[in-house]
Amino acid sequence: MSTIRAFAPGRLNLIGEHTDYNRGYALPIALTVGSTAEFDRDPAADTLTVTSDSRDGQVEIGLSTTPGEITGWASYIAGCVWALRRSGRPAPGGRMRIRSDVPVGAGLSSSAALECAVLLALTAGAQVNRHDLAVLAHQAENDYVGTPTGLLDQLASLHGQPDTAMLIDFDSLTVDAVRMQLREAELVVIDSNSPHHNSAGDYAARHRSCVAAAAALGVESLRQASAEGWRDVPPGELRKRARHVLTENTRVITAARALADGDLPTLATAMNQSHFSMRYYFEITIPAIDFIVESARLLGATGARMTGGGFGGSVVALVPTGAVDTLTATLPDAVEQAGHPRPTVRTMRAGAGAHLT
Ligand code: GAF
Repeated sequence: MSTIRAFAPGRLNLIGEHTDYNRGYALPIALTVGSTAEFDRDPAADTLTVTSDSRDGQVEIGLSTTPGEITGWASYIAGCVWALRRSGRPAPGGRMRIRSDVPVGAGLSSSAALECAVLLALTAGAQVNRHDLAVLAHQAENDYVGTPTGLLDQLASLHGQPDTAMLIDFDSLTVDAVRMQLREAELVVIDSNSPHHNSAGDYAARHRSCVAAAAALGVESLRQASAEGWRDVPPGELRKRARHVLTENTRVITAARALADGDLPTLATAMNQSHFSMRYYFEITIPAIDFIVESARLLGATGARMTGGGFGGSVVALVPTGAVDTLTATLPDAVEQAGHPRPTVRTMRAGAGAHLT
């Protein structure tokens, strides 16, 4: 039997943070970097044996694995096997080799890239639609690995298109293509090299606060509150959390329209307001990230914001093409001299969604 090869990209969220599990909106792109799963199917095997180019050794995953059995990096793969079987679909055995060029902990969704590549490889030829693949990948991460994330990363990895952003509505689970009119500007991603960990308690704590804020408003999710509904939450932490989520939803819609129209000043303003909101209302930034955002703006970025789950990770900046070289050359020194880890600066563009290669 010939080797099946599946590629799934990481994602860069342009705006719309912590809105997915609140049934709000986000505007991500798929990246050109991602994970590749090479799968040699063995109909006689009752295990999936996995190796990774970036890890030593191999991990044997039983096809009837259950949550808690496999931990560490291979738990994302075991979770895919488990979710497939739980959905009533066959999970084939064999050998699988993983390669990835998505930086881990950079807020660029290396885990969703891994899950989506694995699921695409395991279901090759089985006609599972992309929506169902995203849901399976999400179940693997939530119910097997145990991280209470939303569907942003999986939908972005599966639905991406070159030069196109996705406006995702997490209430209806629709994904609308937004052709990117970036004109004379680039998307620059600055990895703080202060890794974030979604499985650490802070992400889950934000999720719980949003559930509590919705309950305080008497709605099932914050999406059902009005845009100004946060004003009805009693002053304090929950009100700040709701304020971020509800105002972020409005910014996503503004940003999507601006991106499609090539209205870069409006897009940049939405990005800057989003960072302010994450810093002061959702409180998910760290000093290194705030310093990078401020430095990027001083070096010519018109818009800059943290991207991803927070507490580290990356900044996405909208930078006029003429300012990219200077920013790339100057920013790492400035950040390091301020006592933070030396960041990595990369220019990124929108790539294709997951596919067999
Ligand atoms: C992480 C999660 F995995 C996503 O579901 C999303 O909540 C994001 O953080 C924040 O917008 O990437």
